[in-house]
Amino acid sequence: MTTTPSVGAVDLRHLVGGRWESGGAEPLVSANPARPEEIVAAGRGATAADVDRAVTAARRAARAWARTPMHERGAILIRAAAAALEAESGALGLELAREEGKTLAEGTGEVLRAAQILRYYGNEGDRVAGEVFASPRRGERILVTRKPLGVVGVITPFNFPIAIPAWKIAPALAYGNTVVWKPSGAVPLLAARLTEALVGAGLPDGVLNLLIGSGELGTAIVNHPGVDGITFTGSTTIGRRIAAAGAASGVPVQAEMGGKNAAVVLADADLDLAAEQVLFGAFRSTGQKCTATSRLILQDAVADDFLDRLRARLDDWIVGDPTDPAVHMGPVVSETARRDIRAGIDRSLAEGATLLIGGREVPETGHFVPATVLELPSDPVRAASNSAWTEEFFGPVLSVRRARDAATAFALVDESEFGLSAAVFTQDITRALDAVEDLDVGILHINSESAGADPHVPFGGAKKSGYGPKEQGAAAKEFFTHTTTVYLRGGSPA
Ligand code: UN1
Repeated sequence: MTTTPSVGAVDLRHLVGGRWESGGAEPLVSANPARPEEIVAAGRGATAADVDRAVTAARRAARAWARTPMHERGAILIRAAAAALEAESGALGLELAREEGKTLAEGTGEVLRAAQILRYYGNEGDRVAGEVFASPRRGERILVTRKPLGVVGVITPFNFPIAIPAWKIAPALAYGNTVVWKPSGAVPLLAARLTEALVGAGLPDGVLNLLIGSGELGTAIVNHPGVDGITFTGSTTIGRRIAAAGAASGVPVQAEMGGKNAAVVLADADLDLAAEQVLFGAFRSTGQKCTATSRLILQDAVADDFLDRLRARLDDWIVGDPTDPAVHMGPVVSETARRDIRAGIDRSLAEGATLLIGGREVPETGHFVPATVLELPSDPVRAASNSAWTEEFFGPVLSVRRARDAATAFALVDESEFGLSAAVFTQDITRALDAVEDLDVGILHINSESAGADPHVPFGGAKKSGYGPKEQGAAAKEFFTHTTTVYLRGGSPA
């Protein structure tokens, strides 16, 4: 094992109206989930009064920012991508792995992904920004232009400490909004790093405000009358609460919530490819992705063969310190998460599941959970209500069911209130086309894992996985702008 370099804890600060400030609320400590005694960053949280000051600063900056040419706004995003994130991807990736617990390779990859997102939205000024319609009246044109919402509240989770903030903040800023951002208190250091990158690239004071702290800050942002839109990624419970608050106050909400994503392996699939991809989908990032594979549906004819191949791969799956390049899977983010996931596994077993893979040794210190595969009871009623089938554990846990044929397997995929993503492994184009028709999901992978997202295409779920417009690509502008329809005529008779 390589040892983590002993870096001193970074002093956490908040950014309000262009000034970095120490917080006045409770102590805030970000620890390494692989070595909880190692403090990555520390400081004090921001207060609800800081939210008010941040919203005021964002309001004050809003008009000038909205009037800044889109290309100038974009140039700042591109500079931040190049000068900070790409140039420092290794160092930032290491900080990310130490703070969140994903592997160094995943951490560095995530920093580069954030840079790619900043570059994508940095170039948004080059793309179509509005429409011109013919008018039924002489001498008139009808234009549809897009305008920013104003001040956007951004609330982000721990699991992608820099990529998810980038894919909310980059379009928010590119389309001319100003931002008040509350990241997860578990990953404040990477939030500070993204903010520093943007400020260092020339973002004017007040355009991006960063407040780190407890969930109360999020509530204060959601309830603040000066906020014009809220974008959130996180738990279904909180997402629904925010959506309800937004509906009550007439503020648009974009909420990206839970997933209970299924992978289907049909009898004609390439089983080695499928085993590799299911492994990645279920256990990369320690299963802490809303797009992770947490349900596996195997066609009877190949179920045992597939499970043997998955078991063989998991035999070589190394769990440990994520900064060690040999390690495949790090810890989960916190002791609470570890306890909750282990309790979920126990509940599923008590409800009749069988432990197929798991219970292997993991490091004793640190918040580790072994990669776990549970087979659910063959009785469909008991299987359908098993916790591992219905609840998002947000950890490295895969629940398995068997199906007679493709149609039965696809029906099982849809047996969920969520519909974020799904993966189908088959070489039969007819079955692949059936999956496109039948599966009620926002993202469908044919012969690749359920996780992953590209910046230029829509991201988001069907059913109860998402609320409001989708994220990324051209879809993002549906949330971050509103349209003004302009009836344009000359001032003298035609
Ligand atoms: C991915 O699958 O690479 O919270 C991204 C999440 C999602 C992002 C998934 N919003 O896990």
